Amino acid sequence: MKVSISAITLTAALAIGLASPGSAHQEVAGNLKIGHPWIREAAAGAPSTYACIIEIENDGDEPETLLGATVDGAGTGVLYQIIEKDGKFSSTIVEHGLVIKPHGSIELAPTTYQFKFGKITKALNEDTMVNGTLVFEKLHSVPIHFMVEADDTAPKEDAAPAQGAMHSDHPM
Ligand SMILES: [Cu+2]
Repeated sequence: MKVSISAITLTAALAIGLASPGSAHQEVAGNLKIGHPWIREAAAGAPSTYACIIEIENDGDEPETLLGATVDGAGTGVLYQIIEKDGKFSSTIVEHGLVIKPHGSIELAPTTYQFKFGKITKALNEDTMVNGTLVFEKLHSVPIHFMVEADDTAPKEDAAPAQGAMHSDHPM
């Protein structure tokens, strides 16, 4: 585990008695090192959940692009960027994926990037590992394992811009 694990994530994890950082796992795909992919716990039938990754390091000489993810029981995750403006949070789809430069790295933290999943068909239970994939431009679909965590650090998002007439009575 690299030191680049965010202090916030670590503190939150410890505060709610989660697995210690010692249990963080790493997966390798091609030139990529994928550090601790995880997904938020969710009951079967829950409307949504999200997944994040502590870090993906690219040890290769070519850029790679992270495009998507799948998780057993949660289906296909869409990559979103979380945006903060004037203390309000919203999110927008990352249309063309997230580039990982040669010898560079990216982090997907709940406050920056999330894979968002829709309806949960099979319970995601805390402290278990679930099968999934990450989808890259060059490596295509890579099978990995996500750890299920009881994360609560994702910012609360506002569904609509706070301008003029607000009629956003529908959830996100
Ligand atoms: Cu892990």
